[in-house]
Amino acid sequence: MSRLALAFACLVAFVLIPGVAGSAPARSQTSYTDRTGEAGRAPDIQTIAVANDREGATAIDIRLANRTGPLPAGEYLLVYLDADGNSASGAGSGLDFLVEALGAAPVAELRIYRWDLARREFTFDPSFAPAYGRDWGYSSSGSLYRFSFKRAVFNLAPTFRFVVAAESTGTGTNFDTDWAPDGAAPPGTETFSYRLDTQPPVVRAVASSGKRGKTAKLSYRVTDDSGVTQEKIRILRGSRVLATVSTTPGPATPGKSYFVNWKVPKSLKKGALRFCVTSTDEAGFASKASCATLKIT
Ligand SMILES: [Ca+2]
Ligand SMILES: [Ca+2]
Ligand SMILES: [Ca+2]
Repeated sequence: MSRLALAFACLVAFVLIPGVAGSAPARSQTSYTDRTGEAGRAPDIQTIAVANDREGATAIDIRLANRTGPLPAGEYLLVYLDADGNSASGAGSGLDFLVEALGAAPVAELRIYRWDLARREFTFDPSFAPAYGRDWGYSSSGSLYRFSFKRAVFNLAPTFRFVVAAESTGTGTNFDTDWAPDGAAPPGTETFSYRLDTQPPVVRAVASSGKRGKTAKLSYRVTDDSGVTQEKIRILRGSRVLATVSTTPGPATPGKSYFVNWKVPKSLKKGALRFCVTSTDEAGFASKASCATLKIT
């Protein structure tokens, strides 16, 4: 896992045009922060954001504090993956794959290495090359550097772990490296962990009531494997929609009650209405609607 061991495994290389694999997730689901100013001459990792969409396309967005534009020759960005989420398989703390982007204007060199148990090193695996641009890719925009891949490329476990490193070569074996998390620096054991969003939210509307001319609280419970959802609430009389209320993305904590406010019109007839809640998560999954009574007095 050290830079030196890796250098010897780099003998076979191929050059590919930077690109983005698959459909890019729309939003960042989990963010990770690294210190800045500690990278020496290396690219300085500032933040990392990981997101996936409902097809399992995952993006790791690395923001550098001290670089913009394509990395120059001699600089690397490395993403180590504990794809199976098993610390007993792979290098060091369980790292099974290494995705490497080597700056080399005008195009970056991209390589995927697999941990070779017998040789005790990451070994370049050319079998990934044909899927480049379709199932995995790399691109940069300003100070943002994106590794993207479909879940199936690495057969990712629902919760996988990863480490990011940014390197600048000096002379000989003189490297400056910024590790994120800091404790991943060899022989470190720290990793970041990301839980893929693979399930739609589950929402349950809870019977509520309101007074004419006053604000009613429409209650519901919602859970999701990402922990973040947003809801759309429709207030109905029969099948007729009287009003629609939407929330912004927020926590979806099991066991917790949530509500939205709805100003009940003064002119509304007393009696039983219904309200229906649907929930979506940031990967794009949508829940089934759940409806409950809204008693107006
Ligand atoms: Ca840093
Ligand atoms: Ca592993
Ligand atoms: Ca979800």
